[in-house]
Amino acid sequence: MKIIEGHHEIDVPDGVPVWDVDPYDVNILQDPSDYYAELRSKGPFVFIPKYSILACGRHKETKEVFSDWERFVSSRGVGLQDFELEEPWRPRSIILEVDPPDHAITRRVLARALSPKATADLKEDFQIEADKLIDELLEKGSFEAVVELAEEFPTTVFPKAVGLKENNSRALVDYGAMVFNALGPDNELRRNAMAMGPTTVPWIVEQCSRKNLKDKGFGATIFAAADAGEINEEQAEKLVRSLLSAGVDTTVTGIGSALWCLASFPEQFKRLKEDPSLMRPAFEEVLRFTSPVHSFCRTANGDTEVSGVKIAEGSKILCVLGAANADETQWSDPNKFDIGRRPTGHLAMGTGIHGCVGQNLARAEVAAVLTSILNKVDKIEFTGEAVWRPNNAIHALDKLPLIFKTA
Ligand code: OVM
Repeated sequence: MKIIEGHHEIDVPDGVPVWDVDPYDVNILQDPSDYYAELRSKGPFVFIPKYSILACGRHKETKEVFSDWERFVSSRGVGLQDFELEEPWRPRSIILEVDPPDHAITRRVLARALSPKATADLKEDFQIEADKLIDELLEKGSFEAVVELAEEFPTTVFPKAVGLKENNSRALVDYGAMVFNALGPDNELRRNAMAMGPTTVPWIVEQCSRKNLKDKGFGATIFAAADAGEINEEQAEKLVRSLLSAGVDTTVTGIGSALWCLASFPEQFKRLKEDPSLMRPAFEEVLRFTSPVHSFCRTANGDTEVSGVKIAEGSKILCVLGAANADETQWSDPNKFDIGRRPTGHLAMGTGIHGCVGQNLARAEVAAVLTSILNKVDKIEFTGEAVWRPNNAIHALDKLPLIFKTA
């Protein structure tokens, strides 16, 4: 049997169209909407020969594959590589890259650390930080919103919330880029990200140990679970690593994309200012409309069938969340950004047992930034062209030149 990108080569299942596309092509990663539409139009699944994978982008199948952890496991990796065949680049995540029953134990600990109560306690602090930052940017005039706001805010409040004694924003952002690019093929994006390993990984690993964490914060809650015998010390360190892996790039992207949406659709910003109670649905719409995590894989752990398509054991399935979130059978006028639509059922934060465990925190961060903007800013305008940054799993902005104006 041939191995391709770390997984078994598979046969084209009966009735599945072959599509000679590279989902990791830089042009697609930067501007994916045509690819999303074509993927959905071809059927429930396509076969992509370049990587010998199946891909799905209709809401129905993407949701089914993503949530059925018994048939479509995460323990064989959520990128192209099959961990049953090849060792991953880092010791595997004990929450993301694991199945029940092991998953339940670590999930319970992280869910506790990131509970609605734990994140609500941070609200005041987040608001103070957001107000300070937005005041500075108003004063400044034109600014580059990726670095000066979307990265600045999470890399200020998140390490504090975890309880890191030392902060290194660069390492946090770079490690996120490594973790997410690692899910793709051995392309230039992945290789460039991996080249940051020597300057990034040792610092990250070091911050995960008990001695480098304060006695308050998400880290402390995780180590308390170790003290209680729920997990061991090494597992606690790994769960802190999960926070640092998944907590930065994602929220940076969420904030950046929210700003991009509000700058791109001024009438929607106006509507939000007039009715701040729309803030939460507005952010859900940002998630649906921009899909910060554009795709994750699952692996068929046995021969199975979805929507009449026979799927063989070992098949890697690229679940294109961004495509599912624009499925016209699920939402009317999906390519319209509409903060009033209340897009329940979007897959931007996944679904099922692996659904984003940090989502309360992510929403709290965005709420602080948006609240501040709604209170202080009357107009958000571009001062240059927005540029998207290709990444094998994340759809994020690279450059976002903006100006905040008051009336
Ligand atoms: C982890 C993790 C969790 C969610 C996403 C992610 C690929 C990593 O546990 O390390 O990014």
